[in-house]
Amino acid sequence: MLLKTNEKLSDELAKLQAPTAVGGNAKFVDELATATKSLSNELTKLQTQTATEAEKIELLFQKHLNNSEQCELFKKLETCAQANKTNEAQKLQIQFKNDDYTTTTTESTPRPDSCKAFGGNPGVHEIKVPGLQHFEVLCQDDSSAGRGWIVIQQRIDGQENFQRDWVTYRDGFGSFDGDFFLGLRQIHHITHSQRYELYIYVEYFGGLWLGARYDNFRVGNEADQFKLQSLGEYHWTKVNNDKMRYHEHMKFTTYDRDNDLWYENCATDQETGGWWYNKCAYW
Ligand SMILES: [Ca+2]
Repeated sequence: MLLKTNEKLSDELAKLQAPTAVGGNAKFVDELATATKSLSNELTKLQTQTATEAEKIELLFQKHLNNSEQCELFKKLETCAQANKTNEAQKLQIQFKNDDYTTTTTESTPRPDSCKAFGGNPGVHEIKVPGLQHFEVLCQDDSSAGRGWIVIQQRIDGQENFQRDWVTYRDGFGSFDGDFFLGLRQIHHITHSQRYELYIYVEYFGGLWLGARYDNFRVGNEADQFKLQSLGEYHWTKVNNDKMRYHEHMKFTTYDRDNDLWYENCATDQETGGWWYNKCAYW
C-alpha cells in the first residue's frame, strides 16, 4: 500500500517534471545556440578587424623601414658632404697689416686707412687709402700673429673659382664669408700708402698649420703688371719655409696675361689661378 502510494506519487512527479524539464532544456538550448551564433558573428567581425589592423601595422612598419633607410641614406650623404668640405678646408689666408695707424680725413666721413683701428673687432669694415674711394675689407685678428690684419686672399671652402682673368684679379672677386681675392688695385694702393707686413697662414687637412711673415710687402701698379716689388725680411711660425721668396720681384700672371718666366703660362698649366708666378710654383 505504501509502495503503491509511492509509485503513484513517483509517476505524478515524473509527469509534472518531464514537460517542465524537456521544455526548459529546449529553451536553454535555443538560447545557447543564439548566443553561440552571436558570439561567432562577433568573432568573425573581430577577426576581420584584426586582419585590417594587421595590414595597417604592416604598412606602417614598412613605411618606418623606408623612413629609416632614407634617414640612413641622408646621414651617409651628410657625412660624405662633411668629409669633402673638410678636405676642401685646406686654408690659405694671406693678410697684411700696417706698422702705424693714421686716420685719413679727405672724405666727409673719415675712415681708418687700415684694419688696425678694428683690432679686437674683426669683420667687414670700410677703409680709405690715398688714390681710391673708400672700400670694404675683411679685418681679422689672429691668435698667433696679433690683431688688425687686412685679409687679401682667403681660400677655405673651395667654392670660388680662382681661375679668373686679369681684370677680375685687378678688381677683386669672391665673398668675404668664403673664398675671395681682394683685388690687385686695392692691394697696390694699400701697400703704397704705408709700410705693411704680409702674413701667410696655411692650414692643412689633419690640423698641420704654418704661418709666414714678411715685414715689407709692396705691390706695384697696373702699368708695372702689379709686380711683387718687395717682401722684406722673413719670419716664421711652426715651419721654416720661405716659399714666397721665389715669387719676389715677379709680375702678376693670369690665364689671359702671361708675365711669368715659364715658357708657357703657369696660371693655365697649374690651374690654381692668378699669382706672382716665377717658373710657376705656388704656395
Ligand atoms: Ca710664361
